[in-house]
Amino acid sequence: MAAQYLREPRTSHGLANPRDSQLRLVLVGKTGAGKSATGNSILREEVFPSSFSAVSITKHCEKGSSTWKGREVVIVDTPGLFDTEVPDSETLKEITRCMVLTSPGPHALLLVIPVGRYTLEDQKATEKILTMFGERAREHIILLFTWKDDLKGMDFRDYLKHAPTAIRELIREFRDRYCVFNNKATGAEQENQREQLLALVQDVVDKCNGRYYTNSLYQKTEEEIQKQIQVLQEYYRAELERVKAQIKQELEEEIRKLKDELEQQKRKRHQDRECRRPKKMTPSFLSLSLEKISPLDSF
Ligand SMILES: Nc1nc2c(ncn2[C@@H]2O[C@H](COP(=O)(O)OP(=O)(O)OP(=O)(O)O)[C@@H](O)[C@H]2O)c(=O)[nH]1
Ligand SMILES: [Mg+2]
Repeated sequence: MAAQYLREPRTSHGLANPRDSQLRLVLVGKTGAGKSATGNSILREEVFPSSFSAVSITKHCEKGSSTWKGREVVIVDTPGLFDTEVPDSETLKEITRCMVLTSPGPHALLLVIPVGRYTLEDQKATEKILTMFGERAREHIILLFTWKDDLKGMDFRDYLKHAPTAIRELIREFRDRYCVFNNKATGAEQENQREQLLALVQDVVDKCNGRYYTNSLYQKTEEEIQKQIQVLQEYYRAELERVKAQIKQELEEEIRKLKDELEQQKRKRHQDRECRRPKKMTPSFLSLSLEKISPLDSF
């Protein structure tokens, strides 16, 4: 995957794209690593189903959002996409869905790893993720260790001294870009770890000069989304014109009917007035009347 970087796009009408202010994060990691639980901790609500299970709980990529310092934080939870037993065709389908949800590209990829449970399977899944996203995605990767509560108060740096070599190598490779979460935490503890992570995300964004991760697939997805938006905008514009014309026609018809009615009422009033008006005594009428009362008549 040839990775490239893009600045946030502007909309064609010149207004700032609402996605400009977003922070888009994707949770990746092996099944059961605690991706959904981490998503819920960041969102501070149970948005993604999360439970202890040998089989994958999350079946499809899902999106949730929250706000942080006036910015929209968009989180995409993924299934165990990169588990070694998941067929590549399935993975590809879900990656496409994930791309649509995080288009035009995520600012950070949170690689979720359970503390003290990093098996060979986890290691293989991690390698698959890194290969899949490509070399340049590395700048955007943050290691997110879950199950901090299992450390029973031990400092994470003390834990690292005796941690599996693979974990220590990861930390070195990602230059200490990590966060440790207790997904069972509530209140101030939950708030603090969320704050630490989002500050780290901001740090990653700053180091990348505000750029998000993208690649040719993301760009194609974004082009497709923009095309669809345009088609919808044109459809709604045409529909709006059609409804406006229909309303105008109906109103004109109504006005025409009212005018006719008023005209008829006016005509009727005029006729009524004419009928009620006393008849004028014309000379012929007078002579006729006089004739009727002529004295000769009495003879
Ligand atoms: N005690 C404790 N349990 C955790 C922690 N993080 C996750 N869990 C538990 O681990 C189990 C698996 O977590 P999920 O969030 O469902 O894991 P997932 O990576 O989303 O799993 P899939 O959706 O199957 O890929 C759940 O029972 C969580 O409650 C943590 O920090 N501490
Ligand atoms: Mg899940």
